[in-house]
Amino acid sequence: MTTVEAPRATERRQPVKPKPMQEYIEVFGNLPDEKQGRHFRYCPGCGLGIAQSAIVRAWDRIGLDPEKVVTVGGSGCYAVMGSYLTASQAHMGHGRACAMATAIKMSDPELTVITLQGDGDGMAIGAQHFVHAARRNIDITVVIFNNFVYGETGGQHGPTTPRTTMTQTSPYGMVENEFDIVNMALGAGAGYAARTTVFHAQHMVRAIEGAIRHKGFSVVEILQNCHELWGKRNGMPKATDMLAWYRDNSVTSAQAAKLEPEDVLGKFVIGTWTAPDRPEMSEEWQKLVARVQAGEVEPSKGASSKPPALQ
Ligand SMILES: Cc1ncc(C[n+]2csc(CCOP(=O)(O)OP(=O)(O)O)c2C)c(N)n1
Ligand code: SF4
Ligand SMILES: [Mg+2]
Repeated sequence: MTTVEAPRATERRQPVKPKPMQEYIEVFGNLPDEKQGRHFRYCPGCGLGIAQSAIVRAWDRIGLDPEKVVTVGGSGCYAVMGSYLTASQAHMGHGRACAMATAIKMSDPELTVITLQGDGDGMAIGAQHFVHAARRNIDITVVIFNNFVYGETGGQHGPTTPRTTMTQTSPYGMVENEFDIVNMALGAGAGYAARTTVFHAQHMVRAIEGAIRHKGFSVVEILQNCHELWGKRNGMPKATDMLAWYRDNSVTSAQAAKLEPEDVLGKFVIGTWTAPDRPEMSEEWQKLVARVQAGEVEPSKGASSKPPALQ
């Protein structure tokens, strides 16, 4: 994987002090009732469970009121996650989470709006919604669970499948190059982008916390083990195999900056990258509405005597 220059580091160094899980569950958990025969839909050991835990820990650190949080998801293994949380959730068509999240934020800017998306959902069918939400700098947080495949439909390759690796639809090895989600987000206009893995649990909590606190479009790519469909085809049949693989093949952005480019190839560069602040869309819209309602601005009549002052 490649990395980008970080204009300024936002990673915080202090350790996360976790509380007992029961305390998080009481506030944020809407878990399946096993007495009624309901179970988690994730496979045993799936990284989605670890990622879900990091999300609620980040919410707790910020002190979010679940009544003021909306999650928006699409189709995929991760899609049930919103129903396991006490926050409101919108379950959209495949790939449409950023579009719906934009609409929710525009209609009520007070809400914390977080998309929960897969790599297929966010980077393939939903890629255009993703880049335009980044361009608009709408104040939503996009969480991408990157397991390198279309999990729910059986493990087909997608836009983040690492080149040369095996999937159901690349049995000789993937020949395409993969997207770099962080670079894509920053290139499209995001002000905050982070990459982390389910092995790096504390880093993951901080990355999500930073993204939610960031005013504007923010993205967290979580490398999440799908040992069942991707790991098994690539020599890592157990969840722990994949966790060890993330551990052994990740470098921080600070470490990567000191390495030769060829030594970074094939490594997961984890960290946080930010870009200079740009106007945020829901706020700009509210300001414009207020000015129009106050009679301070007139609509264009089709001809103007002076060129625009671009900002
Ligand atoms: C419009 C549409 N096209 C295709 C599908 C079939 N479909 C369901 S889940 C999925 C892929 C999910 O992959 P990803 O987003 O990576 O999530 P994962 O299952 O890996 O967590 C697809 C293609 C669908 N539900 N809707
Ligand atoms: S198929 Fe993969 S991503 Fe889906 S629940 Fe199972 S381990 Fe997780
Ligand atoms: Mg996936």
